[in-house]
Amino acid sequence: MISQTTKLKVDPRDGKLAMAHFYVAFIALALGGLMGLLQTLVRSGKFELPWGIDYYQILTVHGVLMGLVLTTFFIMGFQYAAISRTAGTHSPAARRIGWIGFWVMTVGTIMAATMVLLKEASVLYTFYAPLKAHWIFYLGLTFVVVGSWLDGAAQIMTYARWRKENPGKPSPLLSFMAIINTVMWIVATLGVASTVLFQLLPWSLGLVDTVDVLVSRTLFWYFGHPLVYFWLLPAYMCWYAIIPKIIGGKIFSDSLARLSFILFLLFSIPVGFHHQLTEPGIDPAWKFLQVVLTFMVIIPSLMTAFSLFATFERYGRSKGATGLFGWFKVLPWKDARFTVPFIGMASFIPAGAGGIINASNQMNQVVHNTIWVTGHFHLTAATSVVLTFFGISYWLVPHLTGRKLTKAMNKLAIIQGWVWFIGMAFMSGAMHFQGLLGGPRRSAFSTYGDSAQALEWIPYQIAQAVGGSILFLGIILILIIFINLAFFAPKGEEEFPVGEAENSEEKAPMIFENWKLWLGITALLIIFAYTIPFIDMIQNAPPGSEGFKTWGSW
Ligand code: HAS
Repeated sequence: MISQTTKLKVDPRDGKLAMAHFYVAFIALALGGLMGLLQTLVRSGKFELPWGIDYYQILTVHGVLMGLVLTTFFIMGFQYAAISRTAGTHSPAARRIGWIGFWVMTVGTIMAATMVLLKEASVLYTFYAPLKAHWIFYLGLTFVVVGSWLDGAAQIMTYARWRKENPGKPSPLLSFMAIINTVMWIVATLGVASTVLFQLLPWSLGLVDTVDVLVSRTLFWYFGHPLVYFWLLPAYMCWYAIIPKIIGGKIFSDSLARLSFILFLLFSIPVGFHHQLTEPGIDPAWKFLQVVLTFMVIIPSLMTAFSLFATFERYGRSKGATGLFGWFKVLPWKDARFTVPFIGMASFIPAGAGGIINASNQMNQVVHNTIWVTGHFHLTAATSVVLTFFGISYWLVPHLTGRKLTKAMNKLAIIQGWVWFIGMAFMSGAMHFQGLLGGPRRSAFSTYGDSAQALEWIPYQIAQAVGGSILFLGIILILIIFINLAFFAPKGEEEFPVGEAENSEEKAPMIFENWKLWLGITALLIIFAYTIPFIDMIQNAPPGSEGFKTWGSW
């Protein structure tokens, strides 16, 4: 039976749905990138927005399109294709559900985007109270979440079929990883769905007068931190399971990769308070507990770094490399499928160090609400993750469209990766420095531009505009490559690379697929980390948005 075997090629019917996701993702990248350029120009103080366009409006368009639309659509498309490749062609029922999910997400995106463009929803990508948007914006976001659940359900159906057809066998690594990410996403989005459905929608419809801001922020961050791992894990799927094949090496350990993904499922949710360390209304003891759990979720990233170094080193030795870093020279630097994600990996070392600083309670007091945090997530999400997504597109898009990545496009892709890196080094680097000097995030230049302290920030803001302009060039390059690979590249076969474990005799322990166990521990950790603080908030927190405004911090 076709579905039982691992197919070398994604079925064209599944490919079509994956590509539909990518079209939306890359349109979001084009529009969101333009908004990003405008933002850095405005922040330099040398440029004013025309036609009454408001800074917070473009900031919202940028954040929603890049942080929520590009990522969710790309990830769902990639995972859908990866499961089809490794667990077998999706059934017609799964494919139908996938298409429904795609359209529900797309309609939701259009609803939310329209409201932002009409200036009815300048609430930034975190959209938490007391900022209030038009109800159509919240309904649109609900559609995006529900659509993603349907997309996820399609993936789970194919995984479940594989398990049924292959009793007692560990599932294919890429499928297993995709399912962990989907399950994490479903558990996490319950938080954001609750605040939108039970708090923000009734409030914006005028059905209730006030909203409990602390509860809404807490529900958002219950979702917001796993959200960033939802972005990261597809990049890790590529680093663990695809890059080894591209370089001609082996996956260091299949079991280690699975264990690190399970640790992400367990520890990425009960840590939302590390975004709320400066907020009143949460007992410091609970903040401390969640900081400890945050340090637990760093462990799977350290395991990943270890595993990647081991893969590179062993491959290097097999090619005769010697010394501590001899392997570095023998890696396939002329192959964009490797080099572009590798730039992302290397950037993740300082990016992760920044995250550890953020999570360290006292240091968080220095950087919180400064533009340092914006610098942090432009290194993590907008460099490590996004460059890996670009690297994936360079083989996946032609694989799905039946075309070839030509030598010329490969070269342009490598240039694109370096352009992005240079632009981001300027922009994110300057953001980190300006943050340490107290430069605020999410603040229009007009609100602080002529203050004495702001003079100190101006060189960093100009550096950000330079970086932003270089990055915009990077966006134009990736769009040229994407359009070429989707529509114009010569017809041919492009491989969907899937790595093999070094020790193919080693069978991954079946306990990794014991969902009752992992979901049970996940639920216990969430209940432990959140129940008492929630009771506290509901009993003692100021009741409505008016109360919150006096806190003065958002
Ligand atoms: Fe973060 C804020 C803590 C990772 C994204 N983060 C944010 C926000 C975003 C974000 C979007 O504790 C802002 C939200 C907002 O709008 O307010 N973050 C962490 C920690 C980690 C971390 C501890 N963040 C990420 C990732 C993101 C992301 C990943 C997106 C994808 N973050 C925080 C905290 C805040 C925060 C606080 C709140 C700040 C505040 O006050 O508001 C960790 O997961 C990082 C662990 C990573 C490592 C690195 C491992 C390295 C690897 C690469 C190996 C490389 C190789 C190549 C092999 C330990 C795996 C070799 C190359 C050579 C050249 C040698």
